[in-house]
Amino acid sequence: MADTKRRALITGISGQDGHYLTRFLLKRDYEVHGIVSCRAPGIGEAGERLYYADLADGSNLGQILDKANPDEVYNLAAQSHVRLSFDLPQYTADVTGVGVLRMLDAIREYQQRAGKQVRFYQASSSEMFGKVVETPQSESTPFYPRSPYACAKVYAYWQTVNYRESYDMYALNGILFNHESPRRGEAFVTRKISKAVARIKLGLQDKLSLGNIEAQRDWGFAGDFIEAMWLMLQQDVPEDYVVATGQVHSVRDFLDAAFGHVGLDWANLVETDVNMFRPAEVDILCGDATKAQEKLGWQPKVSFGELARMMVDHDLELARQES
Ligand code: NAP
Ligand code: G4F
Repeated sequence: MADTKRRALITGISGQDGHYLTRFLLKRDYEVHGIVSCRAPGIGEAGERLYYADLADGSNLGQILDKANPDEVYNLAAQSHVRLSFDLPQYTADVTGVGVLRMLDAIREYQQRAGKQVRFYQASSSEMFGKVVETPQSESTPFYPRSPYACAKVYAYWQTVNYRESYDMYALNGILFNHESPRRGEAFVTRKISKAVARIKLGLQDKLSLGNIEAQRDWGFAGDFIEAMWLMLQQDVPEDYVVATGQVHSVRDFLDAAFGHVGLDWANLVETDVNMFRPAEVDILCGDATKAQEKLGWQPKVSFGELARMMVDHDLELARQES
């Protein structure tokens, strides 16, 4: 009998979103293939459906597409840390920006070889709104990027639109606002806080050093947001969508929620590290996800408080193992 399973290829499968998206797609009976970078463990020995590639080097993307034979490609790979992008601007432009062009070109050629259409999702970011020109930000809000990372994402956004319009490709952008989880990288502020809360509570750490705690973000749960990625690719017509909760909180609010969950007052436990400040800051982001709600039927489920508690509980478990 012919194999009727839908096939997805995920770049950045080892990251936070790759983790949740893989599980989401497997539950829907997809055959999931993934690209991992050379920083992944077990170098050169990836499994049957895992491939080594780097978006800074497009040489083997075509071969990977031939092997994976995907119906859907989710491009999640990126140098995704905003602060780091100021230290590595050229690398970030290459991977997070031009890397997307490499993938789009590889898919365009693959489509001709394979005689089939691939649906392409680009992980665009609310950082593109940067120094915001209106609030809340929607699909029609102009971009004002404030970091090398955001500039690279703007480039990738427009290349995705350009390939859709020039070559009639099914390619779209999900403009996702910040989303977090117990799988969040430890260098991002929410996870940095939840990990420190757990370790301070168990006596493994004394202090937490942070940068600008007045910054405000529209924070949601990654497990909710990856569903929107999938829903976008199920539509007949490829369009770009904002995905956000519409609720804004400061880093200070996250400190209250996370330390409060374990009964600690953070006032004497948190210190300022000027090295964590960015040359240009994005002060506040707030998304308007009306289009995603109306056209995709998408809604966030996990609240800000639930998210903070979920992350602290997870890190308490890790800290207990550590101690
Ligand atoms: P993440 O945890 O940082 O994951 C990024 C992934 O990209 C990792 O698997 C990483 O693998 C891979 N990667 C990095 N450099 C690569 C390269 N040169 N070649 C191939 N793979 C490379 O990010 P995330 O939070 O899951 O986010 C997923 C995507 O959405 C990213 O593109 C991010 O910019 C974007 N985004 C995220 C958010 C958010 O709030 N999380 C919001 C908007 C947009 P290694 O670790 O092995 O290098
Ligand atoms: O957690 P952050 O590093 O996330 P940021 O910069 O908003 O970027 C994340 O979300 C974007 C979506 O808008 C993604 F595109 C991007 O890939 C990434 O996932 O910082 C959040 C805020 C910033 O204003 C930062 O200045 O927290 C502030 N902050 C304060 N102290 C800190 C720290 N950020 C980090 N990483 N570390 C600190 O010690």
